[in-house]
Amino acid sequence: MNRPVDARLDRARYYERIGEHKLTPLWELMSALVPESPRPACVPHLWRYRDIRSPLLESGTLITAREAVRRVLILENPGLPGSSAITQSLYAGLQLILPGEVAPSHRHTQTALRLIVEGEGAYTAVDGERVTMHAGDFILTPSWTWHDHGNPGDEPVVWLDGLDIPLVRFFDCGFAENYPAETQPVTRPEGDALARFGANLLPVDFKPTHGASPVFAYPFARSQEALVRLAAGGPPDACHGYKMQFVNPTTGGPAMPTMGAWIQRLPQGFAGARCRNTDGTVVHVIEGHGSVEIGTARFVFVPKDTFVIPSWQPWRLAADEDVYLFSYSDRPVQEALRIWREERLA
Ligand code: 1HN
Repeated sequence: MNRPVDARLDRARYYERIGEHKLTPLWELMSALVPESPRPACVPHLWRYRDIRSPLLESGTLITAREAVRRVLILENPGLPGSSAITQSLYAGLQLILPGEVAPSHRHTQTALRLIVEGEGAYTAVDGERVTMHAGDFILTPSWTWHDHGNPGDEPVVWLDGLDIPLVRFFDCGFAENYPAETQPVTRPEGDALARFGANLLPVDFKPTHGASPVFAYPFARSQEALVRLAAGGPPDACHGYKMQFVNPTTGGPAMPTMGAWIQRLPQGFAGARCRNTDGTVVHVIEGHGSVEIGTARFVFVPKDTFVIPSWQPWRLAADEDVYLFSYSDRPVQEALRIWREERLA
């Protein structure tokens, strides 16, 4: 039998030789490839809107929405430098549109969602219908739908964009094209989708055509009313408070096939239990002051802040006053693949 040093040298030379044939030994990589539990490169982080707002508005002096196509500052996870990703599978950015601007129409296979952060008077158009944006509204742009934004109002409008860009890149199935005109024609009156699909009713001969919800805008006022009413029906969940998922009313499933989205209310004084789940999650604070512990990190949050919880890191939420949180993750994908896990901790 060789001495251990010789064995190490023999192996190193062997690895070099097989490397020339594009071969690598599994036995050196086994635990990294198949860890006992998730080891995300993604780290917990909180972006303070107080720090972002002024550079974001400054971007409006440097480039127009037309030239930028989308004038966005990407929220890049410090653990994933150069990736333009906030988690391994998801993208997040803050988009600015100034009064009088148009962000030209295009479509792509990546699904997008928006959570309106500040400002009134801008619209987004999806497949021929425009919707006016209000702070806290949740809006989605299903895969391969034409979409453009405009701001005929008189104040800057900012929203959080969430896209499944890293996921689509992982599958190498990204396609995109520009609409032949700057804005797509308006073919349906504002409110049409909500009237057809958002009143616990469906058109008489409705047959689903694509996976995403035909209700492409979920007003905050409606969600908030539901969350407030829920308090009369029982106590909040120990981890989540009062938490609801945005659904596709034609299927009862998630509003988008690749991204789940939620809105939750933590009543004033809420001190949540610890929990962990395998879907790395982006959380945006719509209203209220509170705090979150993520692994060994602790962040105090205020309205318009955004934070990220990596896969399988224990988290715990607390609310100093009534808090409303919006969140999104790749949970629908993990659930479809039967690999999603959640654990409630002591
Ligand atoms: C996009 O189309 C939007 O439509 C926002 O507002 C962000 C990031 C990458 C690629 C396309 C939008 C985007 C994007």
